[in-house]
Parts: sequence; C-alpha cells; structure tokens
Amino acid sequence: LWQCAGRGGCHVTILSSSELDGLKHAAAARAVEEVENGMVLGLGSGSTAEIAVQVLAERVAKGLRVQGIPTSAKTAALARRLGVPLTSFAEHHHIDLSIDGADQVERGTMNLIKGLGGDLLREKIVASVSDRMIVAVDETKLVDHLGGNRPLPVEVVSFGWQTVFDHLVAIGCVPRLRLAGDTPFLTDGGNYIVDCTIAEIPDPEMLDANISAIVGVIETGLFIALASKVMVGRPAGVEVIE
Ligand code: ABF
Repeated sequence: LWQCAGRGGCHVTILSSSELDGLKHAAAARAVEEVENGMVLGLGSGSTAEIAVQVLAERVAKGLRVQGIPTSAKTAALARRLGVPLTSFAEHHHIDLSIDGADQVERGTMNLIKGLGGDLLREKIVASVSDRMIVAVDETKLVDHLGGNRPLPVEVVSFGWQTVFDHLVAIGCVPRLRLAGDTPFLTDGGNYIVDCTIAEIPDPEMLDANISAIVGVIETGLFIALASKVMVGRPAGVEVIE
C-alpha cells in the first residue's frame, strides 16, 4: 500500500494477509451495523461481502429478522449454511439495503470497479434496485482515479466474444478473455468475462456508456453513482465516506 503524507513524501506499507482480513472485517461489520429489522437486503459477493454475511448471521441468530437476495451462488450457499433467510426477485422487486465489496473505489465520487470476482451482472442488478448500497473495502481499494493498476471486467455474451475485442481496443483497452484453467471462465449467468486493462479513467460515465454500446456486451464493472456509503477498513479504524 502506497501512502503519501504532505512533505513526509510517500512510503510503502506492507500489510500481511491477516492484517488485511482484519481491515475487511472491520469494514464489513460497520456496514452490517446499518441493517435494521424487517429489511430486504442485497448480499454481495467476494471475501469482504462474505464476512458481512457472517456478521449478519450472528445478528440473525440473536433475533434480527431480515431476508437476503444473494448476488452469487457462493453467497447463497454461505447464507443458507449460516441461517440467513433468503428471498428472490420473485417476491421482492425492491431492496432496502445492499452490502457489497469492490475492487476499486474512487474517493471523490464513490464510483466503483467491481467484477474481478466474476459476479458483476448480478451485483449490478441488485445495486440498481437498492435504496442504499453500502460498500465495504480495505484501504488498498481506495484510489484517486479508477483504472490503472486494476483491469475493468466486462461481462460479454459467449457467442462472438472475439468481435467485442476489436471495439474494446478502439476504445483504448487491452482486452483479455478471463480463463478458468484452459477454458473460458463462466459467470453464474453462463457468460464470459473480458478483463480490460486501461489507463486511469478520466470519465467513467462516458467509458461505461461507450463499452455498454458494443453489441455483445452485457454489463461493465463500472458502478457509477450506485454507492451511497463506503466503509473503508484502515489500521486506525473505519473511515466512512458518503
Ligand atoms: C465482489 O467481490 C466483486 O465485485 C469484487 O470483484 C470482489 C471484491 O472482493 P474482495 O472483497 O474479496 O476483495 O464485491
């Protein structure tokens, strides 16, 4: 983690994986504090969101009544195992609060890059119908500008995925089909993911619109103006951005 402070210049802090887990836990637990009785919740995916499900399960065991809509098969299985009641869009078209992780959070705007875990489409559907979306991250995810060191995941239809590449290159991305071993990685929806390496993104909204306009693209991992609050786990405590 690069940290820069005034005239002190910049230095690199190396966080061990257990320190990182502690930061994720603190952020996730703070996010779960916002859950109230009777809420329909969006349950995110990834390691931080899974910690949130664990913390939520502890509150459910003590009598909290909530129902969750999971964003992945993995989160659904975890919630079932821990006794968090699940529901679906067949019963509820609207979510009170969703809690999810992210791969990058732009500090000034709370715009996000998500999808390195592979669940961006379901996550975006859930976020888009949530009254509030709380993002829980460790401080390594916080950036001044999206892009740069993390690729932008784009979910594409498997048929003709090669044709999407040419458009992405024209937009300025270096696309790469995500693999699981020797075969294409498949999302829960049965689609492919193209990871686009791109320099810093000056206008995420425009990039999102340009990529979304490509035939064959289902969704991008850019989450624009969807987060209402970000809980950032830092060694000194949880920073709340809103
Ligand atoms: C989900 O999990 C994804 O959108 C994102 O790619 C990933 C973050 O996972 P972690 O919390 O394990 O870093 O939120």
